[in-house]
Amino acid sequence: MPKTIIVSNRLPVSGIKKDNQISFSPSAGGLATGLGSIYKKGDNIWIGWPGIYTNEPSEKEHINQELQKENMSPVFLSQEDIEKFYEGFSNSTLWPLFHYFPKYVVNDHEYWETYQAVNSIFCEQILKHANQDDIIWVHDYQLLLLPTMLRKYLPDATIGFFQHIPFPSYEIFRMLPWRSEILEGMIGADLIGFHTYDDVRHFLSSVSRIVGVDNKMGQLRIADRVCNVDSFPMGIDYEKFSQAVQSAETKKEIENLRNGIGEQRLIISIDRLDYSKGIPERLKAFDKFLETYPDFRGNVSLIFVLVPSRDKVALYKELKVEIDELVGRINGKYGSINWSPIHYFYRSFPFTSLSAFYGISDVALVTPLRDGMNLVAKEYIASKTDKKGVLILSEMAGAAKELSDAIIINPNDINAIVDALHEALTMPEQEQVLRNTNLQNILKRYDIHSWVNVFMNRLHFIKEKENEMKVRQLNIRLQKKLLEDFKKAETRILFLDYDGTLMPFSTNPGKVKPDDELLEILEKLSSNLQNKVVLISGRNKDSLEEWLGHLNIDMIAEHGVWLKESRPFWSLIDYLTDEWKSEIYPILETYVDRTPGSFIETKDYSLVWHYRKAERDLGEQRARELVSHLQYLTTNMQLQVLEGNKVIEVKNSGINKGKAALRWLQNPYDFIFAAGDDWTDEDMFDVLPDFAYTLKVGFSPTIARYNIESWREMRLLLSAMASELVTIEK
Ligand code: GDG
Repeated sequence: MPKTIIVSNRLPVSGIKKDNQISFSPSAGGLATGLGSIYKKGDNIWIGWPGIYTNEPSEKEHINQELQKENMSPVFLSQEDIEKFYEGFSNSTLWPLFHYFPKYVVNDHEYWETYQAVNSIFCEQILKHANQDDIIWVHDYQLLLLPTMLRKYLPDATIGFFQHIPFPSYEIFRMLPWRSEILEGMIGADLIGFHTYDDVRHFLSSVSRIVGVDNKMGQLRIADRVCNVDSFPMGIDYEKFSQAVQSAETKKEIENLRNGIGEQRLIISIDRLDYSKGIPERLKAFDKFLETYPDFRGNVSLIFVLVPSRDKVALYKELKVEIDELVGRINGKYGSINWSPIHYFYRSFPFTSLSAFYGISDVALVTPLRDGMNLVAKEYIASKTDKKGVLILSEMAGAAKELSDAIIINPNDINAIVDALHEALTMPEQEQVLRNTNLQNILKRYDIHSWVNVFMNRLHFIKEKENEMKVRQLNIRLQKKLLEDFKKAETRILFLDYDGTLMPFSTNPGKVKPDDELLEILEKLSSNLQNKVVLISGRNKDSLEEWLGHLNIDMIAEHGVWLKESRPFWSLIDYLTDEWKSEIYPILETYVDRTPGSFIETKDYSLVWHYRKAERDLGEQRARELVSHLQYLTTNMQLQVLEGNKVIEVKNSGINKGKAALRWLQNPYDFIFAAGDDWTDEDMFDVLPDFAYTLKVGFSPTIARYNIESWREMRLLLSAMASELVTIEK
């Protein structure tokens, strides 16, 4: 029975050493709760740093034993490791870069070396526990190299990776000296998750430009495996927050707060001390709000909680000084004996106090300059059980994508925050209830538990699919069986791709006219009334008609745009437009100009850029550029960009070989055969019933049942079928 291993930099506990005694207190974060449903079961385990240093073998043993009881296993790191790997590469290189603060990035080779070394230490610790068929879910930016490290030793393991912070755009990411190593490290996973689709896009674009691997609908095909990339916006433990605020303890705390603060309206702001959180901007906006709307002076206060973090680092120290000064200035400028504009706390609070802060506040002001998700925004909404309260949320937080009923602001625009504060503090209750009802419905549904389930289910599904995408050679025994089934069947249909399947691949597509041998095979096959032969190709209908029109065969041209169902007429599969061609053609022309040897083919409903004659590396590089260029351009144009063998094809979306093939399957057939050699043929294999003989030409992974070496072997097989020769030698 495979087990599941969760891996993160920190274990969901904090180790403390007091009077030579080591004890652990659990961390109550949402992630720990959500993943609790996994790691606490059976042999499953969570591997990570326990937050404590020791070199003592007896202490290590003690920690091991204590954690084992909780289904955890420690990774021991030295103080130097933590300084260079965690505070160094993770928090001084990756964190600022991924949050769009390149000016704060420290590129230090020693940090990088330690980062690699610590990722290897994690890998070793995991290998002590993991088997080949286990499921491993790695978390966050401290462990970006781990998926590929693990893959090396556990080629068949199911590996998931989730990044909790943003993935920056290529223009930012490319600045990193170790950019390819980082991406190579990540793509060892079967599934990579981010909070938002923007992160996914940025990551895929970096992989395309830096590693040279393009994606098809979020799938990266790397040698013999596939890495899937998708967005999984993380939820919170909704029940916990909505129940806590109604508990007797929280109510008592709210009462105490009320008695202390007085009757004025309250705005809550809670963050860890970090430059990504937009704290000075928020304070300046509050200052300007009080200046612009003097009526609110004395009537509204900001509860400003700043959780200490990384405060030994100079950058954070400076930020703290700036914040202290701003708070002092605002309180000095507007405050009175009876009223303090800002109640400032530089510490963290127990959960009940947090719940009380959320419960008592009329407005939550969440204005990060950049944030992967931001859970505070979600926790505030979940705590508003009476549905009264307004969330002001930065559009730069991942949460803004889901919480569109909040007041969404640009955190760099101080005037917009001022306006939002005014709007929030004057918003009619009815509107607050309406907005919060919508927001709560979303958060209830996609809570932390469903997030964990959705990610895990997707990971399992992908692995199952990947197992289906294997190379299985059609050996002599299987060929024999195929021919027997062929012979037995009363009605048969054969879908045959042309280039690469029936004909060798040529650098000049105009030169692959069918030769006599092929014509003879097709003629023989199609003259048997029990057989229906359908030629299914990406070529235009005119070439197919010219070469094969005289035969008694049906045809599908342009990957399913044109159908020849009732000879001799061709028909369009659907109503299609080709007006888009005038926009796309000039773009392809610029690629022809820049890529000697490449050329454009115009089909009725598609345009194809061929680069098989271009210099190899240049062609591949331009193809990558063109795909990202086109994908960006064609977003709202009902077009799809297909990558074939040395071709990039743009065509109307919703058209593929699978959809076209289904038109022929309205009649039942006892024997179904389909053969193809590239990715466009996978759509055809996908729609055919399980009993169909689907054959991929070439030994690359496929969903087809079998692989066959080349067009030569395919012709031999078809000739055998044509002559119904079943005398295959053993
Ligand atoms: C990463 C990403 C992403 C805060 N103050 C107190 C306290 N908190 C809790 C909040 C909340 C959490 O800390 C902070 O939430 P973030 O969303 O900022 O999460 P991080 O873990 O810092 O960061 C972030 C997240 O991962 C999840 O993927 O959203 O974008 O940077 O849960 O409640 N809790 C208590 N006392 C406090 O004073 N008890």
